[in-house]
Amino acid sequence: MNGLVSWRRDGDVAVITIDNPPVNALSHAVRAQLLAAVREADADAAVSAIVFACAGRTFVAGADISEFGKPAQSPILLDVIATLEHIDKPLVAAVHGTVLGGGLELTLACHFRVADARTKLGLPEIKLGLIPGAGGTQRLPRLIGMEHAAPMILTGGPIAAPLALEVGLIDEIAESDVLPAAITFARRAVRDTLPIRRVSEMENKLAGLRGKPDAYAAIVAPWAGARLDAPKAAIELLRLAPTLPFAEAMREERATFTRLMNGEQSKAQRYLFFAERAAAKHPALHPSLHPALKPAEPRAIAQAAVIGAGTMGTGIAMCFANAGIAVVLIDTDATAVARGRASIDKQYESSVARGRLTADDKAKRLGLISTAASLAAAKDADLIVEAVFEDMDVKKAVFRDLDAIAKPGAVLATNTSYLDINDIATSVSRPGAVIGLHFFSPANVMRLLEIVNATATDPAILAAMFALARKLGKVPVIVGVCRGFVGNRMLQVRAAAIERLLLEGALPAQIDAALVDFGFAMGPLAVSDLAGLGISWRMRKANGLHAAIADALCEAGRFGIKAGKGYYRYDAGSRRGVPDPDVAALIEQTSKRLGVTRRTFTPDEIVPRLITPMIEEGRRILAEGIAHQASDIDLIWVHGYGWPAARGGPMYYGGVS
Ligand code: T1G
Repeated sequence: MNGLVSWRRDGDVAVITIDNPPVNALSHAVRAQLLAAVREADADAAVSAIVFACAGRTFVAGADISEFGKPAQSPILLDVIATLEHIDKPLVAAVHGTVLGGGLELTLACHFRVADARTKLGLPEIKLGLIPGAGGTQRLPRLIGMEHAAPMILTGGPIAAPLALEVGLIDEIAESDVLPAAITFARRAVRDTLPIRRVSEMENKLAGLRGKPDAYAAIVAPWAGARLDAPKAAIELLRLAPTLPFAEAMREERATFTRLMNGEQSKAQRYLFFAERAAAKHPALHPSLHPALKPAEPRAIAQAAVIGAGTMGTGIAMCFANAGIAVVLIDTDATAVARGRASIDKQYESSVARGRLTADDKAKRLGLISTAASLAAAKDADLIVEAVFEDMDVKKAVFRDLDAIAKPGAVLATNTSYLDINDIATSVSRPGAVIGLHFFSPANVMRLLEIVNATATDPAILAAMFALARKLGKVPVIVGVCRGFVGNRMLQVRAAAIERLLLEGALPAQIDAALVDFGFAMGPLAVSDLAGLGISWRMRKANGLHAAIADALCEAGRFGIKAGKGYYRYDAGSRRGVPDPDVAALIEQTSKRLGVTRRTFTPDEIVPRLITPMIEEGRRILAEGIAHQASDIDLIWVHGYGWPAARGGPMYYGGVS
């Protein structure tokens, strides 16, 4: 079959195997060879049933994203699936790994599905700015019901095999190897003449929605406010499942998929998908190796230690526990340790209450977190992350002490958000062990991890931290040492541009509204109030820097939500900011004091005033080698600062590649 698809007969069962490393993506060649194999097996009179399997680490993980945006090549996946559905012999999918997108849709063309116990199944197209384009919007609700199908399609999140079995997405979980189990299942289907169940013909799970638009609306209500094209389209397509004949709804799905694939939002989100993988190809990770040669397996981190039980330290400790890594949270202030432990417990309890975590998982994760009031507790750690007060002298003292305590080979990481890590490294006898791991608050939520590659950092430690970041579920980006590295350096540029705009006539609510309309979830000034204005104020004062309006707000005690006022006013108990005439007056007085003539601004003027300086700073960051490639900068802003993924990132938006 030309190598990517093969088939053999196991008695009267044909086994068709796809072997297209690394994830068995359904490229044009795979589709063509798969269709040929299916036709041959179906035509073979000695074949009574057909099993579909994949070689390697996973069943098909989707259509080949690298083909998107190019002319479709026949057979398209819809043609392959249509051919499968019309076969009269039992078709059984033997699945393992991550069965995603077109891979899951391929299994929905089969009559039965048998899964390995660790399999995850999902339709993540929404994360690419798409919708399932090979029947998923019409078959999945028919097989498992709208109440399970809609969340899978609208969140893009996978479900594990046990839940898949419970909702009817799969028919059996293999007790050991999935392929023999699937072959046995196929033989039983033949022997017992199990009815051929074509998913497209299943109507009973949608019956309850027919003629009841309110019932459907209630299911998709959590996503009704979606602003992006893909979720809005998915809601409209799912609505068709109980209301239109299958074939007619499929025509709508195909047209919608094509429209989205050719749209700007999906192009941006597909760019980010490949950007995340390109970040792993940083030259510092493969210093002398030919790119085709994989470096030695990075060392594993079995025990971590976090120094500093503040907001960042507790969040970082949770990252390790969430990944199954034992961690000791250390703070010489015993009350800080107790407060940190209580905060962690409260956050896990909140996740349990929201159904995002089982009580058992919470117990397991808490069991991985120990606490201590002495640095000596870090002596056995493979990795120590310092997250103490953002002051160079304080950090250097901690590193000096750690240098005397940490075991040989331990990684000494700092979570500093802008300080010079090369300077910190001068305080230890092992500068090669020093690296920056810049987490973003809340550390257990935000996916970005800036890995700061200091001058002396050992390349093996850099590779180990990059691999660890992936294990923590982070998006790692390697950056160089400069003030603020990449993200915060560009954030400072935007903050200066905001100050200038406020002085020249814009007001906080106008600036925030312009960026929310651009796609940010929150405006930058509302974010400042949430984070608190005091930290930046103290940093500016410590470094002799000034921001006239932000300084004036702090001098007036307007430190943000916790103070009940910042750029906005906050009613008691409310986290929703209200424009405050006192702030407008303070801004106008500051403009007058500085001799700046004020004028009104339109939203169309505000966005470029804030984003253009960021893009220019990004160009300088690239020219200095602080970031390796423009897409790295975009990953930082999307995963660390909430830049709307549907706009690709500041450098993508500015046409910088
Ligand atoms: N197409 C092309 N290449 C892909 C790919 C895909 N679907 N998935 C992964 N790769 C490449 C990736 O670029 C990398 O390449 C290598 O495989 C390893 O990936 C019709 C329209 C499966 C969970 O969205 O989520 O089907 O950098 O580093 O961490 O309705 O890859 O080595 O050269 O990510 O083990 C839907 C996307 C597509 C799944 C594995 N499917 N992939 O994670 O490895 S749209 C997806 C993933 C679709 C249908 C619609 C992950 C993974 P390189 P990796 P990993």
